[in-house]
Amino acid sequence: NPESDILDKEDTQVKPPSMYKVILNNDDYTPMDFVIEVLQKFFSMDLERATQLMLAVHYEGKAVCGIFTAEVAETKVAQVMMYAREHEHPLLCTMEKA
Ligand code: TYC
Repeated sequence: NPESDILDKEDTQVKPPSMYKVILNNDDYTPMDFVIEVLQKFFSMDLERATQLMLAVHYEGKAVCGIFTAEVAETKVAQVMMYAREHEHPLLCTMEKA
């Protein structure tokens, strides 16, 4: 019945999307300034926040850059990995279920 297709919620339970943490990983070679630039460019951070997060990665090994839906998280990871590769830095960006 087309009316119930539109109006009934009985068979249309709407669930929130799974969320994913986008994680930046430390390495010994990527310049600090490049990591700060990445965080400003792809995660819309200001200089102070980007610097703090870069240092958290540097001293703690990794840090969460943000939490996004799967599609957005995949795009962020791909953008960061492509940008790092273009600049020949070994920077590693990963994602995991939040
Ligand atoms: N450890 C790097 C250095 O000393 C800096 C760095 C920070 C690299 C964060 C990667 O995700 C990273 N130049």
